[in-house]
Amino acid sequence: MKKLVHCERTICLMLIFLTFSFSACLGSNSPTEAFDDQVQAGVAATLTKEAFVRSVDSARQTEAVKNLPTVTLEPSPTPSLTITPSITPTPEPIHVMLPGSPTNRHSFVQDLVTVDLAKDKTALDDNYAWSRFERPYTAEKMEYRDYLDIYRVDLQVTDPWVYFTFVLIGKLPQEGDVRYSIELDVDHEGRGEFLVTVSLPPDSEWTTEGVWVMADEDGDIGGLYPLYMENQEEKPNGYERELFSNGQGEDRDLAWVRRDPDNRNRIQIAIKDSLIGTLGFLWSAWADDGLRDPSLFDINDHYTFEEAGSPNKDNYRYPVKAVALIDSTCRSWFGYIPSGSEPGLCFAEDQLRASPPGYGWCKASATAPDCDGNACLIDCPGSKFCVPCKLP
Ligand SMILES: [Ca+2]
Ligand SMILES: [Ca+2]
Ligand SMILES: [Ca+2]
Ligand SMILES: [Ca+2]
Repeated sequence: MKKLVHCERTICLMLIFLTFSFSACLGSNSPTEAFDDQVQAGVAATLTKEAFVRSVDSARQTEAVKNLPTVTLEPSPTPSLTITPSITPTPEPIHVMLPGSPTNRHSFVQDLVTVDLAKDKTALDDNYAWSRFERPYTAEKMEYRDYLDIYRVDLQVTDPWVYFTFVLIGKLPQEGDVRYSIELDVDHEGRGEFLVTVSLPPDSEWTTEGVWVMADEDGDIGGLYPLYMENQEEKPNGYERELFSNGQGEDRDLAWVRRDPDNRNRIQIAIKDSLIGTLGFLWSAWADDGLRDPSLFDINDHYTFEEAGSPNKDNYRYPVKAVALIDSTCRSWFGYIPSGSEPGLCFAEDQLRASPPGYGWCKASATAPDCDGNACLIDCPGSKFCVPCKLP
């Protein structure tokens, strides 16, 4: 009996010890709670960013109204200038939001294609002086690369995702370090503020791997004449600030890429509309298997025409040299009516074709991008942010 009591006491002590150890474990280091904390931190970070963007948007709208009707938009500070990205490496990005699928297109930019001239190893309409590249060719040998030849890029603006779909002449390669980019000029003065760059995604699942959002924080893109070539002694540092990289950044859901599930010659990029602001924006597209370096923008301020070479057999600088394997589009616009003096602007007839017949514009904002009772008009009213709508 005494032995039994002793036994019971031993078991009790062991149980108490085990209970303490277990609750100590749960108290501080439960993987479940750590994960919950991370999720909460992710949500909090997103909410903070949204609040910040809203305040920036509101400030910019106020500024825009103050400036009316002169419509001289100073190269004002953009969100990127005051964002301090906390790019702290963590093993797995925690995503709060995932893009859906673009359902139609609100606009598009059509590009020149070179496929028909490939057998002659030449290209027409490459305009190096104005940053309009049509050179999907290797350096010196002039071998044509159809996966770099942009045919069209479609745009759809939704809340909160802005979708860009690249339609290329050739199929996307299975692998390689090809870069596709969207350049955004959110204050319409010709200098890009952001470059969204993606590498080839593995499949048709949205991913933030191989996605970067770069900013020109010090505003030196373009030198004195945005998009126009200059030979400066001090070279600009281009897009030098990394706002987002592989799912890391203040907003971990800022930008995504995937292969179009329905087309092997299409790649899709999704960005949050917080990046584009509320004043409407200019955008152009890039396909690049050559330099692939955001710090070299504007590329024609870094390489002289002689160094870059030309893809046009009639040009004495033929063939392409330092600036090879690259294609770019003109600057299209969305959400505002351009003055026409914006550098690199697509010709109006290109843009007119971009609006399907029967569609017009209504007043909206980036945080509420729908008509919300506003009239659908043929033109976007004033310099407000507009979205397409079906005309009555
Ligand atoms: Ca092209
Ligand atoms: Ca700009
Ligand atoms: Ca320049
Ligand atoms: Ca810069």
